[in-house]
Amino acid sequence: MTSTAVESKVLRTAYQKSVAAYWNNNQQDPVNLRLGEIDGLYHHHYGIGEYDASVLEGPEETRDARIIQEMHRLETAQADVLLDYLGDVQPTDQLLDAGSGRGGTSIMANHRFRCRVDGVTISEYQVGFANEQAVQWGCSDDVQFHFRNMLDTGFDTGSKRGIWTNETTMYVDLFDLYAEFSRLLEYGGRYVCITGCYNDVTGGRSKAVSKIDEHYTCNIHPRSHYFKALTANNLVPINVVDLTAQTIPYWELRAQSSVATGIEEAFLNAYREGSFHYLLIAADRI
Ligand code: GPP
Ligand code: MG
Repeated sequence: MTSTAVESKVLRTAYQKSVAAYWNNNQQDPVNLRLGEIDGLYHHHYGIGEYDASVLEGPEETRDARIIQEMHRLETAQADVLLDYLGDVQPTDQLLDAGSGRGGTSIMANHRFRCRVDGVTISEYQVGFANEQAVQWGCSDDVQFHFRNMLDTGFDTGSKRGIWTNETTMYVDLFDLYAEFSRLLEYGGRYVCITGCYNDVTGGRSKAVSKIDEHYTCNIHPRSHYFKALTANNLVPINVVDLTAQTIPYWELRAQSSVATGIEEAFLNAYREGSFHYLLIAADRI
């Protein structure tokens, strides 16, 4: 197939093309690159846990570098918590990172479980970047990134012991997504999701949530949709953890950093007013 034919197979809609363009063109993002450069784990997700307030003290010249290092620590802590919920993964198992970004969580999963990890993303730039990282880390035999759509991955039915989405579900229809995950997971396989979702109880999409959608070209779902779509696809929740209180410190710290992007106030407002949650859901395939 020509590269244009491959592209139109992976990017099926105008919306998917615009999302791919966003991630392909957002290549010089210091909020992600400066953090990744610290230890070679490049993330595209947010952080959790209290920050060490001493980073704000000390010499002015090195203050920003201390903040950035601390933000990176909190983002890596987030990925560690996600991996905790995958449960007991063996080296012979296979995992899927759906919406794999620059590859940080996949590389951490391989370090922890010593198993095969495949990542899929609709950004060709991210595929190239993440595969280069796997080479740098010496794990490119086991960790591979593909230009594929997470709604139609092409992997074998029942081939995955675990799948995660680390802040990627706001780009897709959840019923379509979980139909594909249900196909891919073996019986008893585990799916872990960390996401931002809006609060059905406060009603509708708040202004702050709409600002986040606009900023990232995404479509944040209500909390209820996750459970409806999981249930409809034989995915049974075992853990639901509200991480909202744990992610607020990250946003407070990020707002004071040189790499702030202007979206910090929207996240802080949305979380504080209760219109938005940072949620972890783990579910088993039955
Ligand atoms: C990825 O993080 C962010 C998203 C996919 C946006 C939606 C997430 C929600 C929880 C609503 P990033 O690290 O690429 O973002 P940034 O560049 O702002 O750090
Ligand atoms: Mg980021």
